Amino acid sequence: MVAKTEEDFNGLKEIGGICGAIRDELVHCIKPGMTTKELDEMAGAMFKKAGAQSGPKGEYDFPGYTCISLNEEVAHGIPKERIIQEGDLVNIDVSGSKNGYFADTGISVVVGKGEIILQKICDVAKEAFDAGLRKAKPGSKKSALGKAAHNVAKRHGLTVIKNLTGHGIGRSLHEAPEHIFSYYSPWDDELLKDGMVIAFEPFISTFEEEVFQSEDGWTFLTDKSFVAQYEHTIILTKEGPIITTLSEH
Ligand code: M1C
Ligand code: CO
Ligand code: CO
Repeated sequence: MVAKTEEDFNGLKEIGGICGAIRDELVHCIKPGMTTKELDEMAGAMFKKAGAQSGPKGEYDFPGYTCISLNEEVAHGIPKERIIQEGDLVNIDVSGSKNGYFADTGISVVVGKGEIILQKICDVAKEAFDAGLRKAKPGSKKSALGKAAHNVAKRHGLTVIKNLTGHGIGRSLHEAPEHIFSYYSPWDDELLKDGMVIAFEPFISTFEEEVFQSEDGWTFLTDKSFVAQYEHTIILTKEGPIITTLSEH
């Protein structure tokens, strides 16, 4: 959507704050021995308390309030009785709606002490997001975000997942502009507009550049790589980007 009114900005910020708080609470509570379903149930309770709805459930009938992806699961992991262990790489992706406005945010974290490369890809995912964010201005090319993100990955000897992309958001979870790539796509000449609302979500990978779909019909997997994601919802304005899903503390 293109946010125009005070009501648009307030509505987007309200659901952004809710999704950001759920993401932070889940990250705070992750402990070895828990199941991904236990974490998801906490998210369900928080959505309810806030008078908000889960994006994956409401929009796609996804079997969970949030997407929780462990290790070889890169995205759209289904919360289940799988036990989280020390050293696991966990991605928490929280999206939701309230009063017709949507937000989407995600982060990958390492549980306790893990392999050094895992913390590195988490850090680089944030760095790649920040590099894209600096290009997120009305009048700039949409492709500038991916170009900046991929350059960060390459500088660290890493790459990006090319078949998972960011997206427009606001009045639904996924809307125009479609496909905000995490790499440079020269034929993408779309320009960003004042008030445009986007979710930018680079996936940083140690090796592979494509994920494949699991037999469960939801989860995206890798074979031999480690992958980390970092995502926020951003309102583009002439005065600078507004991240609706920032942490409140
Ligand atoms: C596949 C790109 C990755 N919040 C999720 C998303 C997409 N994630 O938009 O960040 C969508 C969740 C819907 C099941
Ligand atoms: Co997301
Ligand atoms: Co998204």
